[in-house]
Amino acid sequence: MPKTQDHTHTQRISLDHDFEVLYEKACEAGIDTAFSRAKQTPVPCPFGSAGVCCRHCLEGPCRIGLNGKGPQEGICGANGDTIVARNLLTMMIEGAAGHAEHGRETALALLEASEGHSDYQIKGVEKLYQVAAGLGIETNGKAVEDIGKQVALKALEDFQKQAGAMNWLTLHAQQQSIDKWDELGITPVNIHLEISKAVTRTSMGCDADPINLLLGCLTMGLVDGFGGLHLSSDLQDILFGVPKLVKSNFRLGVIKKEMVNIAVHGHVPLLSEKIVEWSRKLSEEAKAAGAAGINVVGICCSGNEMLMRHGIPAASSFSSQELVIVTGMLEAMIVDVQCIMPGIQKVAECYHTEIITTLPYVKIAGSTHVNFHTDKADKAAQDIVRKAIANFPKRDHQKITSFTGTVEAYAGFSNEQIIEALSALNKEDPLKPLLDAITSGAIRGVAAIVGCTNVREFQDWGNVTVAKELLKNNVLVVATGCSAHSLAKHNLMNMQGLEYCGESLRGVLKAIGQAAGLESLPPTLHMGSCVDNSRPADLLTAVANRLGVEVKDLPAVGSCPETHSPKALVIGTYFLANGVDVHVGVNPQVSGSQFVTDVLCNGAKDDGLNLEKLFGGKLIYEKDPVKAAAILLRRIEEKRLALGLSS
Ligand code: XCC
Ligand code: SF4
Repeated sequence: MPKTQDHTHTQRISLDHDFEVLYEKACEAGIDTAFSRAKQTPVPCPFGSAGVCCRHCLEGPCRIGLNGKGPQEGICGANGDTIVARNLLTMMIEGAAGHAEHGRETALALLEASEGHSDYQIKGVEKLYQVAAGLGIETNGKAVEDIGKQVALKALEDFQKQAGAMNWLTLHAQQQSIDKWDELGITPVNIHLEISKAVTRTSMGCDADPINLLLGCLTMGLVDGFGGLHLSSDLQDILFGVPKLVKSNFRLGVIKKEMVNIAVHGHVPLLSEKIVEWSRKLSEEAKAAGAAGINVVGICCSGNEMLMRHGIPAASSFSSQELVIVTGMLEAMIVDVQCIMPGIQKVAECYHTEIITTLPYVKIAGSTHVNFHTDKADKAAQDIVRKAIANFPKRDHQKITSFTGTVEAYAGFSNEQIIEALSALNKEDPLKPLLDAITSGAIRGVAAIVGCTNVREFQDWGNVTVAKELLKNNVLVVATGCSAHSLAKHNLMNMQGLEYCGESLRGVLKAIGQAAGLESLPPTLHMGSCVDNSRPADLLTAVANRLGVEVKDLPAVGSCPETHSPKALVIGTYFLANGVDVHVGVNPQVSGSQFVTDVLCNGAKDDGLNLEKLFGGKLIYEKDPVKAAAILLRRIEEKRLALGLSS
């Protein structure tokens, strides 16, 4: 069993007490987790943290001296501004590539389903018609499969066309935004072209203009927003159906001692859908093995996807993924892609848990690999579920820690679901009750709390604190990704949390909820996984269109209080390109360049060129969640004032 150097100080790691219990247990057993590893490297490298370390060629690595001391240029002459901007773009590329790959896999899955050589069928027919119409595809008299194929081909065209703008950008963006992006020369043509161009421009001896590099970051934001988020959400809705209101549970009590427990972890829901399906079909086999049945729980965004469409309960967000294994009750953890800590394998080796990787390009040494492809998805899912069942009798009962507490949460707030709820108040014009609430000031603004949990942060604290501060001040809060886990675990997605809402917000939530047959809408609305950040974006676009303004004019903000992932940074950049203010609570690693910091964070009234002048919103870096919320509230009020909305 691995021993860590220092387990004497078990400081607090999470607002979720269950994980603190497991962390202590892991420390006592000498099992390393990300939390203990983070404590072993207490101070991150100051050069990397400031973004001034360059490894783009073999003459380096070079680093710029901090605070003006030491060398101010790399060997090639690249200065701190160029190096910082280039490193930021490198992170953007990484984030956008992950989401784009998610989109591409989903597009291929839709193509194969449409052509009939796959284990999947189109379930979201209405969404298919809607997307097809938006893309200008003739649907009259055509079979569903035929339309599905046309839509899939249009999506794949976004990875190969050589001129014009991406289809998915034209499908979802406001024309005024497109005009602005065209004028700045940042409109993406195709996803792979832009990623490849961006990799090229960051390489040694290419782009050395920090402004141009930052504009390249915005192009990556658009690639991510349209080619990653929107394309993935749309096609997943077409394949698996549009999410509808569901009630489920969060926290570690969702892991059941008497059941075969399977965790789905990662992002692309293709395989998880089948795991859920086969877990239900094979429950008799689990009973034959002595279990009461099969229990699927979610981790990270796979968890969000399965929650949104099937009400699967959620066990953990990103930062505590290893600790789920420490319950001693997990028979298998199935992973696909992104945010999967390699550390899970070592932890699993201390228990009976089997880690199962499923994609040929995401493997972990020591783990089981079951190759997944859409035409053999049923077979793969059955194999995996049976492996989990076979592990059930191997549990070491001495090592089990079970929890009883769960927290109820509502989820499934697609825009379609939100519109449906609103239409109970106004059938002819469903958006009107929401618009009225915003214009009257009953709702001051809209905030999307998105992104991750981060091992170096006190888990859930930032996400929950920003949310509570905004709710108190009558801001409508929607959430996605791992931050949605944080909010759900702390009662912000059930009726108990209504007490945190300001009076006028609570009134609106109750009015909408009751018309739709609930006691109220929950205080915060779970809109899905990280790629589902397309949903809040679409909601804002719909509201802006109805008010006859641009998204940038709306009293709307984004916040990533505890992010860890370049994916969250590039999602934020997509919102920035739309003029929405974005808060990050974790160092974005640009402080090594005053110039880059100014461009990103300065206001429209400041000297020089900056994001707010160009697009209407800026990056806000603030570690303290209470202060961050205060800044966001101020920004919301400024935008209300500019729009002439009631104060
Ligand atoms: Fe990953 Fe999406 Fe972040 Fe969670 S929220 S840690 S990116 S799983 Ni997207
Ligand atoms: Fe150094 Fe320039 Fe090479 Fe970067 S690209 S490592 S700054 S020589």
